Amino acid sequence: ALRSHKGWEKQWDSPEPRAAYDVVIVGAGGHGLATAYYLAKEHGVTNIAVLDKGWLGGGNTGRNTTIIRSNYLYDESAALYDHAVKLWDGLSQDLNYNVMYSARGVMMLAHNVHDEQVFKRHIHANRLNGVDNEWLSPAEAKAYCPPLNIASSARYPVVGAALQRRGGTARHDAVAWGYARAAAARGVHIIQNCAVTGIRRSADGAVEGVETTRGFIGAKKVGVVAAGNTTPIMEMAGLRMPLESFPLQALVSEPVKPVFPCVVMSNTVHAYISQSDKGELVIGAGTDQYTSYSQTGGLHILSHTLEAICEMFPIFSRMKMMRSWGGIVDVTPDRSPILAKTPVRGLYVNCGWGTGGFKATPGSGHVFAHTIARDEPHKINAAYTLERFRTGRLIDEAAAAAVAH
Ligand code: FAD
Ligand code: PYC
Repeated sequence: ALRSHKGWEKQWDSPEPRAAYDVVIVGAGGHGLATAYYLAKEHGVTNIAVLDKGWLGGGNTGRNTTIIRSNYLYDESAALYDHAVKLWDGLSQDLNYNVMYSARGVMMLAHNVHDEQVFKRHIHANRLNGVDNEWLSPAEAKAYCPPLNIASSARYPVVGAALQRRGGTARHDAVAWGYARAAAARGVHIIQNCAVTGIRRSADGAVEGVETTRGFIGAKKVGVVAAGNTTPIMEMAGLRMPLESFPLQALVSEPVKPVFPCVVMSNTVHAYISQSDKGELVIGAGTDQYTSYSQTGGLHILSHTLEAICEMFPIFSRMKMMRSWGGIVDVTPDRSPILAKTPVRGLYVNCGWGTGGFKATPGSGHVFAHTIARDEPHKINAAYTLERFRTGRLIDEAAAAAVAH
């Protein structure tokens, strides 16, 4: 069938790298590409290269389960994640690219008293921050998502659920492609198959550029946006990061007709599920327990997740799974990201999104572009510093991360 696919318009150029740029972004995932796009669009900086060791969108951006929500606990988080949700709303129009954002609602299941107390605390905190979130009884949860098993005899009984109606999903590849096309149209160079192997610093310690598999590329400013690979890249500049990198796995089923109207997450049993527009059930697990850079993971994690899915949604017990994969997520001690300047002049870092950065892509790129262009944080990312792990001003979102670590 693919033989008939001819005459596709080129979406972006693949230029030879220049000798030097004003800004080099390391990592052509959603966050790196969004950063370049907003640097060009909002700050007039267009002499930018976005470098990737592989193909653009081939990291966690192309591997995630696309859940979007902003129901985090703390004020700093509500500001950052809701900034992103607001940008998602108009993103297809802004990029002139259909990112298939669908606010179909994200429902988080409570299975015990502890879950119920935690979710209700989040609901109250969210509402105080103007973020929608509401408590549903088991019957209301089933009305919202009919395949859900709410029988009191269920192995994982549902005692209620927290619903964010503005939450939902978007098409992950389209997000990367949309930002790439829009950034390239404003003059940004996207250079794939170009791994960064070193960060060169001048005698006074400032950044001078990056060593790559395609030679040295000079840069006044370097933004590292490399998710699970942040630690080795920052080591190239002599910085030790408060990060651990773990595999996180997901899988999809054979496609079926529309059967699942929303997103459902259960942190307690390590499973979450939605249905893509192609009809596949998109299912994800908790992280593997060991650190690794292998982009694969243990089969027992997926088996456990599928057992949980079948307990909560018995209707799916005979579905066939088509494929599974893993990504490497960069986890901070407080499960919140780092979006900041670094002690090295001209070096900026956007990382630590762990299991939950897809939802933040537009907001993250937007405030990181501001940080690089102005050499100071936007007020929304002012708290997301590296120093907080020394001073203790943490933003502890372990519960809202909603994926078992
Ligand atoms: P990436 O997309 O990983 O981009 C980083 C890029 O850096 C990569 O393309 C990589 O090739 C490149 N790179 C690395 N090293 C180098 C180097 N030396 N030189 C040049 N380039 C380099 N988040 C949610 O909000 N909702 C979800 O439902 C969700 N589900 C997930 C499910 C799974 C299975 C996984 C793995 C993650 C999930 N996440 C989710 C997390 C989310 O995917 C990430 O937080 C987010 O996509 C990170 O985007 P990024 O652009 O920072 O990183
Ligand atoms: O952050 O919502 C999330 C998420 C869901 C699955 C993985 N991460």
